[in-house]
Amino acid sequence: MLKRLFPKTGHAYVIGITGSPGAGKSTLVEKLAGEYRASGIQVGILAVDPTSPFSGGAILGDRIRMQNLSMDSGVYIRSMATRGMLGGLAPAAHDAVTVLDAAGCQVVLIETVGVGQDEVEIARLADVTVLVLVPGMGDDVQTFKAGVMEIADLFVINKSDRPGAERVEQEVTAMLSITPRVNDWQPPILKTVATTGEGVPAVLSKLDEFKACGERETLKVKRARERWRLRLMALLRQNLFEKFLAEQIPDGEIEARLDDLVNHRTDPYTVVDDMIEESRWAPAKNLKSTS
Ligand SMILES: Nc1nc2c(ncn2[C@@H]2O[C@H](COP(=O)(O)OP(=O)(O)OP(=O)(O)O)[C@@H](O)[C@H]2O)c(=O)[nH]1
Ligand SMILES: [Mg+2]
Repeated sequence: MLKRLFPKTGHAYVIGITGSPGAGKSTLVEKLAGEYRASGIQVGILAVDPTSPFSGGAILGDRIRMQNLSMDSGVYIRSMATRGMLGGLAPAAHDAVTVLDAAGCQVVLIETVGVGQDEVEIARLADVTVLVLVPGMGDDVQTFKAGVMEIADLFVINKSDRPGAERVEQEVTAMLSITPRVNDWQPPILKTVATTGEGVPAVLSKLDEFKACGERETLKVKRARERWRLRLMALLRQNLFEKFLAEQIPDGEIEARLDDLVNHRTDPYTVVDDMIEESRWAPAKNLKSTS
């Protein structure tokens, strides 16, 4: 199905929203989606491995509006909360974006908690990445995972109704001044109160600006190449592994090796070497048979 959908993709503007748990990502996503809907744009929303379900805090705080959004046929909302799925969360999110893109979503918002490697990879899926920070984490800006900090194209200080927003802004400004940028885009720092929608239109206009920015075209190509490189490697790894298991490892072979490992008669590295050596995939054997 993905093969057939693929030719219909490449049109969506994929926006990654990342940040610490409870930073207000869902609330912001919901407000951004509302703004896009107001201009008639079809929106897809992916909440990837949320610490609280998408329908948690945000919907309690703003039940009516969220219901409006979820009853709107121009919005598709999907939570992906299962870690440890074969191939990983990032590839699954990648495929989900393909489906939403093919379905005609002009904007796809991906919400992730910006803490792990998976999130950095998911953020790489996006055409633009918004990092949501909150007051009270001034010094913590330093400790925020460097990878996440570097991929941010837009910084949003949400919960600006609380004291300490200026402090975070200063920290981010200071951090940005020493972070080498790979492009001309100067990441803006915006303040929002997602619960009331204050500052959200400014986020939207920066997102549009980023999209329109001439620099973005080269940036887009560069990111797309990187994204497809990762995706190809992941698919190769997965397919080769499955093919190897199915074609080269006889039933019971893995089980038969376990006793030696349990009793420490051999090590797993040697076992793997042996299994590859004994399979038809062994490079040495192939060489012999052709010489
Ligand atoms: N005071 C204030 N509260 C906010 C603001 N934005 C969100 N909140 C509240 O913060 C809580 C968390 O908001 P969410 O949108 O669920 O945060 P999240 O980042 O999606 O959380 P996780 O998905 O659990 O990581 C909710 O109770 C919101 O109502 C804001 O700008 N100001
Ligand atoms: Mg959330």
